Amino acid sequence: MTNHSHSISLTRYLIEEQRAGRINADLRLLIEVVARACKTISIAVGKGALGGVLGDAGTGGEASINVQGEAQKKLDVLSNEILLEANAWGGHLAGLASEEMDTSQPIPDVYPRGNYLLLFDPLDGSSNIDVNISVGTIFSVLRAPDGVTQATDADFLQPGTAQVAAGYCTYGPSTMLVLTVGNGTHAFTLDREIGSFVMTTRGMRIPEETKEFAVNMSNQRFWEAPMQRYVGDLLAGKEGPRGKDFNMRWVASMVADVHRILTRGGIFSYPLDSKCAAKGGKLRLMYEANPMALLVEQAGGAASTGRQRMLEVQPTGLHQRVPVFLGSRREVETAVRYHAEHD
Ligand code: AHM
Ligand code: MG
Repeated sequence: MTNHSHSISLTRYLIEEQRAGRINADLRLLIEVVARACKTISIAVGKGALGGVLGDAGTGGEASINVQGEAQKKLDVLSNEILLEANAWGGHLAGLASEEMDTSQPIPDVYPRGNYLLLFDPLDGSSNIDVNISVGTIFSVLRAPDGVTQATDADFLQPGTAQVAAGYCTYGPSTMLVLTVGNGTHAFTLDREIGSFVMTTRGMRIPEETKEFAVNMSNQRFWEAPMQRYVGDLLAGKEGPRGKDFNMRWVASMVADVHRILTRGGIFSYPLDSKCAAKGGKLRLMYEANPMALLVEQAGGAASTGRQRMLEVQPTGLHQRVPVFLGSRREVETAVRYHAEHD
């Protein structure tokens, strides 16, 4: 049995943030509700094949396809439902949006409404579910524009700098919630025996320099010229212009890759390539890039599209995609420099 007599639970951390005037009661409730939904998702993910939840969603051999044109996994659908149901009745939201739904979701009329907008990717990296590799939930919280109590899609189109909270939960060997309310990035580990998240790292800091990069190398021939040159120089190692050897890691679950970078540094990139250029990139601004960018900046790192600070991108669509470079500050600046020199 672990001794938690001096530990700080997520609940206590949030109450202390509220006392310090950094969050209000509604935002505290919202984060608690998201965390509770993540615990439920964690249980479903942890059961694996025993829970009958692996594999594709859909019936009669027909795959279910989401708004992104991707086949949905049963756990994608289940996680989405868990988050929707948990957040509908609390009275803290003016609307919800999910990577798995075409349009934003109004709050049912029977429930009171609040001032916040919640966006989430219910189960990111879901291609990894069936092979028992870490997946995660990513979420972002915005304020509803003044006077809006029932939000429409346009109300969500705010730049990442407007986020009042962001976080992810990673379902790996342990379940961890990593959170920012704009006052540092903190990690909480789920204590499965008592069922609560306990702070295990206060104030995560990403080392400024790194010798590790994360990218799907199989896309190399589809990248733009500056990305080709940047990664070419990383691979050239000590003998190349960078003068040091780089290691590579790619889990293909953004949550797991970003969690590694928040823990020990590195650069994560999903650049523009000729396969995804028409869409603007692979990863979604509102559900993936912006919340991760806030967490990374709050831990002393940087996040960019390669040409612009991620958090300053003005969204034009709920499901907009962007190129992503994030992690160790100096390394992200270097990747940005390669783009600037080329343009
Ligand atoms: P998803 O939201 O459909 O799961 O897609 C996002 C995932 C990220 O978690 C990950 O970084 C990337 O897609 C992996 O892409 P690839 O399959 O090209 O390696
Ligand atoms: Mg996803």
